[in-house]
Amino acid sequence: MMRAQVCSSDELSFLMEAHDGLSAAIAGRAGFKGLWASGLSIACSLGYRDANEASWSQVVDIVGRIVDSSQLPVLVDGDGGFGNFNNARLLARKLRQCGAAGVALEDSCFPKMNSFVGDRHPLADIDEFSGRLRAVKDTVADDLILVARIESLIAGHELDEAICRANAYADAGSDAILIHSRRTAADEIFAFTRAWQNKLPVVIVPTKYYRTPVSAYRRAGISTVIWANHSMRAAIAAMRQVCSRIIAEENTASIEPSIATLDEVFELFKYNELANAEARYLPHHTELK
Ligand code: SPV
Ligand code: MG
Repeated sequence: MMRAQVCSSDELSFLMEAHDGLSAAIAGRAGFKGLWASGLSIACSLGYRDANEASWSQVVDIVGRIVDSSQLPVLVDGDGGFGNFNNARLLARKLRQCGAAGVALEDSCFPKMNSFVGDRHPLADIDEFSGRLRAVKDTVADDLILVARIESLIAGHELDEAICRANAYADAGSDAILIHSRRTAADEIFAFTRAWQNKLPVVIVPTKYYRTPVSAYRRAGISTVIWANHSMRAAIAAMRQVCSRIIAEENTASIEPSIATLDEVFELFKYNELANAEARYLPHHTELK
């Protein structure tokens, strides 16, 4: 299932960001067929910065909630794997256990910093990072899709550097390449896809170059587009608005029409299923003593 979503260049597919059980359920209801467990969004929902402040086990726990509440294939943002090859393979094993479909590992150094914060992030050594990828592949084999994420362009290097890393990461057993860019146009993404020629399927994250139409990605033979943080950012805007309105108005009447009803909350998490199960499994005549 996830293999078709991230590892096929035949048809463009989309992964929607989720950072908890609620955002995962909403994305599933909307019709997305796969999810991206975003490191930035998960950190944000925990009140942490996207700098490996959340521990790997906190991330694994949240991924478990995302998997359970959506039943969708989930590609997990594993950052750099939380250390060296040993931490990366442990993370991958635990992600497989909690039902994730894949993990993306980036060639950053621990602790990482979000790709859009600061300049010239240090990159991992190519051979060392390839070892991280090989260790993950040797541990989880084909049970977990392995996406190798290249931060060369983010770090200000040339296309050649990115292609050199893509070749090394393909040789290390990756199933797909995620090429990231911080430019507001997709030019360097297309330069990459032209040079790479889909030697492995390509995954992109058009957070900054959001004006590019998806038809251009189809033409370039890109496999997967990740909408990486949009539910989290929508939630921030909505929560900010509702908080300031309630502070100002000391009343919630005016906001009621613009927020979800409680019925929607109960429906989203199937409260009626629980009522039916109670009728089936609880004794019918419990007497108060
Ligand atoms: C994330 O969603 O955490 C990502 C994408 O890794 S980005 O924030 O663009 O680095
Ligand atoms: Mg991330």
